[in-house]
Amino acid sequence: MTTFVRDSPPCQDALVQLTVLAGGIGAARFLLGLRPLSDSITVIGNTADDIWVHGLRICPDLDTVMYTLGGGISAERGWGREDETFVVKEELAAYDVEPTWFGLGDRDIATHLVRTQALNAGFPLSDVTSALCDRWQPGVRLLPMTNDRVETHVVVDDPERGRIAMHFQEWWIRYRAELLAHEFAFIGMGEATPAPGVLEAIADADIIVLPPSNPVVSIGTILGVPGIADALRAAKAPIVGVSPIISNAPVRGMADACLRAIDVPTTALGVALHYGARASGGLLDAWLIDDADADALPALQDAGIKARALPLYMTDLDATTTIARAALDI
Ligand code: FO1
Repeated sequence: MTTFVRDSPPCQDALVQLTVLAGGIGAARFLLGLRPLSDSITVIGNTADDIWVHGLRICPDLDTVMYTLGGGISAERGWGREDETFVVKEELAAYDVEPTWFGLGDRDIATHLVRTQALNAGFPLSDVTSALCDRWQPGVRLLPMTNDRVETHVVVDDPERGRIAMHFQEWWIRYRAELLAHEFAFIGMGEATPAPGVLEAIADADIIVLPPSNPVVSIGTILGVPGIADALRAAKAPIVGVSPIISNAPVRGMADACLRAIDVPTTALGVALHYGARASGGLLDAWLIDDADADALPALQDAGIKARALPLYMTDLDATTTIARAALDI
């Protein structure tokens, strides 16, 4: 394998093709640490969070990866744009136009307008995403998991309305995932097909990475697209995951509320066993856990999953790059 010596860290292995299944904020942050380690990274982004808002098609997880790697992300929020204002959102609220709970940023609207116009003109989401990335230059190839409409809806008991299904974003943003989720419904999943390039990126990868994203509504939804899980199982590349759970709690977000709904323990071990060991028909060859969860190492080994404990908090770029390097090395 030829390694070009470049001004960036000499550890860069130019020809290692990485394929990463990514959700939103955690995956985007992880990718910042992974990007220096290979100049051939394909990101398969979750699109089941996507939502129509005020006639605009919003793709939160694709945009979070694009903005984070493109340098436009709000560091404080982890989603949406830096230097953002919400004047249009306030004006819409003044007209009592719902949803008032959705944080629609003025700069962000430009992205949604470009995307919505292109989709309405008949361009597939994969082409639109590629065009948006021409501006942002994320330094990775960003593919939607599918060009078809798939939406995560959550079945909850609403105080006034009784048992209903609501869009994931309403549950996540308006209710902060505090309404008990009985189950998830992935609308359109059965009819979805992988977007162009997705199956090839899995087949051609030298290493496949599951970053610390929500196992249910981010990674789980990518795995739910017919054909993708089978392609992963058949891939020549080893599949390594990074636990999104440290000391029995999600590092960020509300993955515990999602895991509870599918009866998976909110532990580093529980999530690994949920993905399953490659040797027994699952997905994982290897799994990184935090030092705090090192007591899970024997059980992981017994399950046939190679595991290593190390600090997993992505406190800064160096820490994240160390974790990313450990993922490639294991
Ligand atoms: N998350 C919030 O907690 N509140 C919001 O108002 C909000 C708005 C929003 C707008 C665009 C976008 O791309 C993401 C947005 N997010 C918001 C984050 C989003 O709900 C989640 O990041 C993903 O859907 C889950 O990973």
